[in-house]
Amino acid sequence: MALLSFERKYRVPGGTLIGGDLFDFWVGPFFVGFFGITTVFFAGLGTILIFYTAAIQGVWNPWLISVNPPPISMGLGAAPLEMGGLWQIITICAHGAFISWALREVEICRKLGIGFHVPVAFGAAIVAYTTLQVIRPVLMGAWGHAFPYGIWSHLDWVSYTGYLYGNFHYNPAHMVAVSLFFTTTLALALHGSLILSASNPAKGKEMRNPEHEDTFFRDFIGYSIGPLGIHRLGLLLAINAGLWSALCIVISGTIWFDQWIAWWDWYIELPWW
Ligand code: BCL
Ligand code: BCL
Ligand code: BPH
Repeated sequence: MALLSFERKYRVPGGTLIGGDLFDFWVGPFFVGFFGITTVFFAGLGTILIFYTAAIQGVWNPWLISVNPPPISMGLGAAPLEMGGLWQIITICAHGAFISWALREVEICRKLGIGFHVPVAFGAAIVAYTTLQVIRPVLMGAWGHAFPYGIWSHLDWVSYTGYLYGNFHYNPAHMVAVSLFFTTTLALALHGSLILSASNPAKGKEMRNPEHEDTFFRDFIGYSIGPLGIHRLGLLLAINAGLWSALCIVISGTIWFDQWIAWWDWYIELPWW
């Protein structure tokens, strides 16, 4: 069922990547499709296995539930279920669910005839996750280097992994990633507030348009990036925040083993100080 009357004309058949018109239908407001089915399958199985782990461990406090990867001594092998095997299956399910979700986005884009910007952007988040859980552990030779699935335990992993390299703030790619996260929020704060300011004029006045928005920034700081530009900038910043994050962690323990502060020695050794 369409939410708005004009939506009905966009509810078109076709555009699926797989399965032809087999799952080409909607359930209420949701498009199903082959990848809708696989998302539900992987998400369901992964979630059940997390609760199964909780049951085995007898831990039902949501903050304390934790599915741990195999010990580092097991390397890259398949682990027994209770010693990391469940973590391995859940990691496969998570990849299945996230990638299915992205491909379902692709199918919806194809139906609507719009670009693939949203699934591409989501791809940056998936890349970050895969880097943490697959690429870096494989490069380092053990699944035990990945983070555990628990609300608190994954924070312990971040802290522990950070201090393994001394002060993680000195990781140059981490610096870039952190700055990109801050810049993304700055850009969204300016963009969101600017749009609302133009759409909420004084009582009785007409809604303002993009020319007012551009003029505000030209008068204010001498430059407006423009209505299309701000969305390109936002997307670029956000995608880079994800990708630089992936970079900062994948280099830790694979090509850099020391404290991160030691990386800056080249700077101190520059001849002109
Ligand atoms: Mg983490 C915090 C999930 C990877 C560092 N992290 C959080 C919490 C939430 C979470 C429990 C709020 C996140 C949020 O609002 O994001 N983290 C989470 C997930 C992954 C993940 C699902 C993942 O990769 C699959 N986190 C990582 C990696 C680190 C990391 C390892 C670098 C990114 N994370 C941190 C730090 C913190 C968190 C540091 C916090 O301080 C914060 C916290 O309070 O932890 C206790 C933005 C996204 C949204 C607002 C969209 C909604 C997302 C919801 C809230 C996610 C719920 C997850 C649910 C509890 C997991 C189970 C799923 C079910 C089984 C289906
Ligand atoms: Mg640090 C990483 C900021 C201090 C150690 N740190 C990061 C980066 C980010 C950051 C740049 C995490 C974002 C990310 O990867 O997203 N750190 C940051 C800041 C400070 C900081 C701002 C600060 O002090 C102000 N970090 C420190 C201190 C160290 C430290 C100094 C600890 C002592 N930091 C580390 C370590 C890591 C980071 C170690 C990392 O590993 C992490 C990083 O770069 O990871 C790549 C990427 C997003 C994801 C991974 C989420 C993926 C989501 C998936 C695809 C979808 C989930 C769906 C969900 C399950 C669905 C739920 C159900 C629905 C809600 C229904
Ligand atoms: O639909 C979406 O948004 C509404 C997509 C999404 C996105 C998108 C989407 O289109 C985009 C563009 C981004 N995220 C972008 C980004 C940022 C920039 C690259 C980056 C900072 C980021 N997303 C981060 C995060 C984080 C962080 C920082 O932690 C989280 C938690 C998310 N994004 C979450 C999400 C979801 C709300 C949504 C999305 N980002 C994807 C929904 C999805 O994939 O659904 C299918 C899967 C399920 C319903 C559940 C799967 C269950 C698993 C099988 C089991 C659980 C395993 C898990 C590993 C356990 C983790 C436990 C934690 C306590 C650690």
